[in-house]
Amino acid sequence: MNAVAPLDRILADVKNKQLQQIADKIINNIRITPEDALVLFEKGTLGFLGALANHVREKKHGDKTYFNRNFHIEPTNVCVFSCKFCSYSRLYAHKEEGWELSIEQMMDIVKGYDGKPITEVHIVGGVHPKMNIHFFADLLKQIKQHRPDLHIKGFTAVELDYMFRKAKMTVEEGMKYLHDAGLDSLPGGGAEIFDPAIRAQICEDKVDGKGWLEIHKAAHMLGMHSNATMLYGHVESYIHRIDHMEQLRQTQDETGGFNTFIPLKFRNFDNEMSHVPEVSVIDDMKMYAIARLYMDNFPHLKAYWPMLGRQNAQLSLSFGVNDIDGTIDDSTKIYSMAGSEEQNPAMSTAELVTLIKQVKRQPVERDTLYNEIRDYTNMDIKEIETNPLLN
Ligand code: V47
Ligand code: SF4
Repeated sequence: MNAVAPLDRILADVKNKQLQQIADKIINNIRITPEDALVLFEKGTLGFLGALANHVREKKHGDKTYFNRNFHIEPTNVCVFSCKFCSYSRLYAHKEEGWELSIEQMMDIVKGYDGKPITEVHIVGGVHPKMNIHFFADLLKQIKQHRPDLHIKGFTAVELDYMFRKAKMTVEEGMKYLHDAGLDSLPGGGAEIFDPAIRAQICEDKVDGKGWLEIHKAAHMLGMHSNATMLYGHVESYIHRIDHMEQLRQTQDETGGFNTFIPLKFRNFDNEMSHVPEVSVIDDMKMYAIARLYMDNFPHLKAYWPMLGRQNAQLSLSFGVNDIDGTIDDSTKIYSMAGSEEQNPAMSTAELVTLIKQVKRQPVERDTLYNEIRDYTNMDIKEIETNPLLN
């Protein structure tokens, strides 16, 4: 069920010629331009954007809302980089305040899920100078040996760039090495905003936009899939957001390897950008809607609920979003430390299904590659809660 007014009613009321023309393009499956996107950001009302984005969402996915059952491993929060928006990392110089897990400790986390119907492990953390590519290849091999069917989605392009450079491997060599060790796909982190002037202000010392894209392209060339994020709502302008989306859209035209676009709202708690105010939920919903309209070659648009909060994640399902990540089940500290409402984000399958059903959408469990595992639409919540295979 859609929370915004029907498209035809909204369109009948649009007086602005530019907005009418953009709506016509979208309805007729014509790709919108960067200039169109700027008009949408500057002149599109929430109702207008929501109605159009929902039209596209329902054309692609109907009411289906995907989630998966995964857990996170964060090998370390020690990081050689110093992104100003990051509330999570402890600089290497202050590593006594951080944590670093051994392979044995990480395998204990994996083993803790033995017998549980989890399909994915998401591995992402800080960039620790002593955790090199061979350390991680060993981890990947041990996970695969223990649980061959578990999909390993791991390492942002920032972590990979550092690992490859340190090992003196080309991007292609490094990616193949990790893929052979068991890495199945890449998460979308580290993208932030590609524009060099913005990167210089918020994350000057890590891989640049070109390097980020090169790493994802190399993964796609090996047949691996990946996600892409965009950190929005800080010091960037609408033009920077559009440029970021445009670069991703062009890359996707070339490789087709991206699954999901994930706009990430900047949270300002306890970081070096705490003076930058957070944008409103209205801006968040507009961002999702424009992402859905612009990223026409990305099959999926994800709202990451631990960061957005559960109720806003529900709302986003009327603004183009068709995926709300997963049960997660771990302390996803990168957000809880940045001020998200969720201090220890975890939702049971029953809770996720309830959240989606409350807004009259269709909860569908997926694996990382969006193969459908189970449709929960006609399942009773009690049945889900009491079935050990579903929890
Ligand atoms: O790149 C860091 C972001 C990202 C803050 O691919 C912040 O399925 C907001 O990419 N406010 C890492 N955001 C997390 C990530 C991710 C998460 C969930 C799913 C997937 C996926 C990927 O977190 C970083 C950065 O953009 N981040 N600090 C902050 N203060
Ligand atoms: Fe390190 Fe990632 Fe934090 Fe940047 S965002 S400081 S790369 S953990």
